Amino acid sequence: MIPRSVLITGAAGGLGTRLRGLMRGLYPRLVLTDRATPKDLQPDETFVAADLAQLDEMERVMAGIDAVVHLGGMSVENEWQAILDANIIGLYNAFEAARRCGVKRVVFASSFHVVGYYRRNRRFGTEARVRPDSRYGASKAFGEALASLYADKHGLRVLSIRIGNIDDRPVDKRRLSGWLSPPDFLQLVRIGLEHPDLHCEIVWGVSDNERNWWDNEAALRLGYRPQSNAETLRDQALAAEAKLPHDPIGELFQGGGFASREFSGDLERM
Ligand code: 15L
Repeated sequence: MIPRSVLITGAAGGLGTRLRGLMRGLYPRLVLTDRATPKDLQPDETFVAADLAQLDEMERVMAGIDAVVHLGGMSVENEWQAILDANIIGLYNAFEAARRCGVKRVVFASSFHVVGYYRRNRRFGTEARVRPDSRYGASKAFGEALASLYADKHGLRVLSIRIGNIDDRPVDKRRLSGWLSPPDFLQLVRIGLEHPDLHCEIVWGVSDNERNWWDNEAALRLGYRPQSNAETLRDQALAAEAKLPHDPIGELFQGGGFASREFSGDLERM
């Protein structure tokens, strides 16, 4: 069940750079891809340049690959064209190339911004309906739907991780709820790459935080045992929060600034 060859897309990005370090030596072959070569590429790392927007390039890079960790694409809100190219068309290319190349598993970096318009006093599981707070969040919901399609129709094994915020520490009050420490992230990625019974699951990418908004039953069932708790780093997070500009809309919703950006909705109805 342990994949021999693993591909990381988006390997030159912030998250990709972090994950490359964490996954070093874990699998017999680790291949990295992105449009641009990672600046800190090491001599013993294998990198193949490819553009997510080009299906043939994705097929070339996935030949001989057992499992993909898909981090590629836009990682924050942007104009529609950029989201469309990277997170809709690019995502489709990643799944379709995986199918054509006989890849067995995909770990998809989804985001909690698929539910960013829930209020901060709500606690729920992955079965709650999506309430994206941005075009970016909606594109991640599309990704989760595509993951489900490729699992059911083509037998791919897929884990979608709704990542909160991966950093060395929670950087503000919102992240005291949604923080995911790098070692806990690695645990979830490894579940996606190795769990023998995985078909298609959505889990919350969140550590064992006291202020957690989400019920991570699915992840726990798959063996996730988070080791970090944002509360142990609370003082610095709250000190940083005190310096942030007041965001009356963002502070109501789990998505924070993603929810307040361009907001012209009706708060009473929400
Ligand atoms: C995300 O989904 C982003 O990828 C990341 O860059 C952070 O902005 C994070 O959400 C967050 O909102 O904390």
